[in-house]
Amino acid sequence: TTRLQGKTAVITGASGGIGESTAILFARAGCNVILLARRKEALDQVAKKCQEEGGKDVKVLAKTLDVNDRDAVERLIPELKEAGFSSFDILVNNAGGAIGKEQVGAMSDIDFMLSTNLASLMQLSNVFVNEMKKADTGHIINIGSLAGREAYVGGSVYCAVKHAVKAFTNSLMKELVATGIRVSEVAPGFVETNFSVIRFRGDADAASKVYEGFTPLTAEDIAEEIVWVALRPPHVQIAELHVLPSAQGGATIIARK
Ligand code: 8X3
Repeated sequence: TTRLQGKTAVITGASGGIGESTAILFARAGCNVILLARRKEALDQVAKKCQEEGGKDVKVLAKTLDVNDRDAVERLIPELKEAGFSSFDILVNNAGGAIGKEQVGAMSDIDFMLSTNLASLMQLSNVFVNEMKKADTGHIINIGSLAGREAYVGGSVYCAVKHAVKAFTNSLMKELVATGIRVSEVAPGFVETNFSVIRFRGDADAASKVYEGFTPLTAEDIAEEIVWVALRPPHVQIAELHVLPSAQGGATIIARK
């Protein structure tokens, strides 16, 4: 048995990448999982894997949600209660991403990055904190980034957004210090997922160059860290955890062979 058995984790961006791996590892640890993402078919596939990993004692729900839909996020908890969930122990704000490597880029890309990575993370944090306060227990885990630790060429908007995620998460941690709610930021460096394909607008060759000549982190590496953060005893709060590939020392410091 683990401390996660019988608990419930809500994961955004659960249809792939870090979100998918995190959902699977939570289920394996005996934790009920609520998977949120836009793509229903991909989400259903992940839900199936979670059910296989978790077995019959683990409840798995795949629910379509665009984190940028403010009304849908407001309705989320009542709808999850209707679906049979009564408590929410962990929220993993994982949905997010970068679009474009050019300087700044189009306003639509700026808005998308601000909304997906930041405003929706704030709204989801707020909605779940209000619910967690009723039971005076819970854990918000926000996915930050190396891009929230340093600024780099081609990352102006994304780095700004991820710096804001770090500041928001740290403020929230301080605001909730007298409650039973823990707040953590997990901030990875290079993780090989669909992240760079989206960042390079579908250019798979450009994306794969990011991870060439060294061993990047995998989605499962970060999922292990997220589950580890959640597994700490209640009096231990991992405020922030910055995880890099061994061959990476910074955004532009990579030992490629
Ligand atoms: C993604 C990682 O280092 O490309 O958050 O900003 S990085």
